[in-house]
Amino acid sequence: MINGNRLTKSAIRWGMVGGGKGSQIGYVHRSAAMRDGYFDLIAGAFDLDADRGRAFGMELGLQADRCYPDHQAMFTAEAARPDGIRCVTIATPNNTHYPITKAALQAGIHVICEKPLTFTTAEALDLQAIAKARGLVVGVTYGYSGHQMIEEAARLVADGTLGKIRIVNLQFAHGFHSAAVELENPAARWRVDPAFAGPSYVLGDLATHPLYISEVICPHLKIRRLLCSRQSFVASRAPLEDNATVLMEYDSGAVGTCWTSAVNAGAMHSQKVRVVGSKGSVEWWDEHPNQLRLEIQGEPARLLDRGMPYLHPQSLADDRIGAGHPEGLFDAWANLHYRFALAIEAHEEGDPSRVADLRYPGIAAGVEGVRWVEHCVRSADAGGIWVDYA
Ligand code: INS
Repeated sequence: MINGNRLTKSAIRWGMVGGGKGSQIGYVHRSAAMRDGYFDLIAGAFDLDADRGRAFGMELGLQADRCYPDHQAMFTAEAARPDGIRCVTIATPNNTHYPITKAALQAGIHVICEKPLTFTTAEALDLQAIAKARGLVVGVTYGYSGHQMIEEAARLVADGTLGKIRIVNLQFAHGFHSAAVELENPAARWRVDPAFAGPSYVLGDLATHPLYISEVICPHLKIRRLLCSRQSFVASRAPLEDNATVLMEYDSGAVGTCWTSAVNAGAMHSQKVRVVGSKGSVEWWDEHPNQLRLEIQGEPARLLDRGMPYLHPQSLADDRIGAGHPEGLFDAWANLHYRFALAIEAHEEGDPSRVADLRYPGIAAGVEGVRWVEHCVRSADAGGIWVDYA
């Protein structure tokens, strides 16, 4: 159970790039990182507008001289200080993730980055090589994966309760962008512009979340080939898709589907992961994240609840408030952040092996998300053909 005590020796001196005034996600990053005292925000380049960024940082209580006009100024100045930042979070549009992450790693700073990590697999592998060579951690904020019932689903697969896994059914299909809201909404605008978003919209922005969750629940499944069809129902978004369907075949003989959409009119989030085995199935839905549906063939369906003693001990480890009280996205993100902090400390102490079993979305998960999107786009743009996964 988590009760506010910190498992690391010290709070990590921490900075942010982006996430300033008007950001959709900056506040979630700060809430998660600082919730249990693992990270201490002392520097930032919060905004492309330097004055607005400084004003924002000072409102957060930062010193004026540690509110920087841009990320490079921050990395250079902080790397030269004995009390400089040890880690930086990058919460900027997608097109900047690669260069900013690379610059941070080259300055010897650990990174927590928004997804998708980069535009191309080659770029993601480049970051992975630099991080490895320098002994640095790169965490990727697949935030939903911090929900405790994901752990329970993974345990039920691992202990054979579901039998042999046959089908993986993924979905993240909301309706918020059923019309061209980007004309009015800046947070939506960059997401549908290839210059900022990269080669995809919903595949990278939404589908990579349930994809990573499926990797956590079924780590043994490796994609063999996939086929993708993508559409731009709001035509001005082309070539970026606002709807896509993916078929996957895994090495083991299992199959998967993924439906992702921003035009699922009327739907809220509709992020669901269903894993079907030869004996039973589990299903998790992000709109009811405290529950996991367990269906064993021939038995009544069960709704497992977060925090209950019948869960696996590892699924209870992140319980913050006891069963019956709902936990939410902020808690899930905070669960990832204490793992990022443990990983950073282990790397700084030259002992990364002690976090080898710690489950968190690191650089490999970041690479995998980018690789998956790249294959989906290649398949869709060739007319919806099977492409081998490599
Ligand atoms: C979605 C959702 C996801 C986030 C996406 C956003 O609306 O909030 O969690 O990763 O970037 O477009």
